[in-house]
Amino acid sequence: MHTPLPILTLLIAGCNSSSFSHSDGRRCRVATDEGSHHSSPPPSQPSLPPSSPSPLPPNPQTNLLQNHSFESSSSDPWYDFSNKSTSWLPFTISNTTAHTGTHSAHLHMDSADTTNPQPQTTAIHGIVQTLTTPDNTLPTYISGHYKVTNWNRSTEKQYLQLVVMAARPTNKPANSNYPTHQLAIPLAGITEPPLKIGNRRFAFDQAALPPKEPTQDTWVFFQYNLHDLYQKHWGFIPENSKDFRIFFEVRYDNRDPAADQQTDKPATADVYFDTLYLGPDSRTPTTPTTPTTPTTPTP
Ligand SMILES: [Ca+2]
Repeated sequence: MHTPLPILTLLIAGCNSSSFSHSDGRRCRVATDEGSHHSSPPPSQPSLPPSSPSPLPPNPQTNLLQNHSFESSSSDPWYDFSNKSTSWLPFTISNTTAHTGTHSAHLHMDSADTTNPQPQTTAIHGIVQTLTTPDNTLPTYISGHYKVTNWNRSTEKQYLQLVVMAARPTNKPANSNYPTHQLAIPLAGITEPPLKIGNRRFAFDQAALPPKEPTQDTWVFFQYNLHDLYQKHWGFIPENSKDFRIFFEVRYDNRDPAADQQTDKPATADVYFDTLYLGPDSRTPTTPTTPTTPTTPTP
């Protein structure tokens, strides 16, 4: 059916595609970046003595996401749709769990919560950011880290995903009447599209399906080449978009509350997102800078 894609999840082990990085942190030449780089010096430039390649640390200036480590004094400019949709729940900023710094975005799912009752059929816990890009073209890479705790599956369609939505690209296919084009990238919990939305395509890589159950209690790195995925699943790379909207979610769809109550299995999850990136650079996983659990000094 589908040709395997170089979707990258979890740790990067090598550089066997055009898209990613060596395990020692050196970046590969990225084919899709070549439009913004000149690989040959001008003819008049004197030749330079050979030198060892220097590591290329991720350049924070290229990150198009603001407050990408959730260290600002407020959650801005992240938002959710909890005040517009009964399916959406608000998020919080954690100051006890972080991948970098001391804060992360915290999505708390508990279908059995009686204090703050949650929708029983469809519940979406997410963070959203709307942004424009310098040339209004889709950035090449999206990456970040997530951590899952307290995961209890209640229903088949319970999962983590990220969504990239391009608004009003001028180069959309002639046969598309949609003003927005969404690409949903499943991170964990499902291995096939959970629902059908006309302007949403699910980027499943049959050769590297996301884990059916998420890895728990550790930070998991993810990175995707959005140009490759839009090209494969929509047939174009959005240009001249009015803006882009980025979602990171944990959710369930089409849950049967009656069946769930019978099995006494509420849907629960605490999902943290941190160290998020959207931009031209391929990145590598980094070690958490803060301990998961604060240590208590011994007297
Ligand atoms: Ca952080």
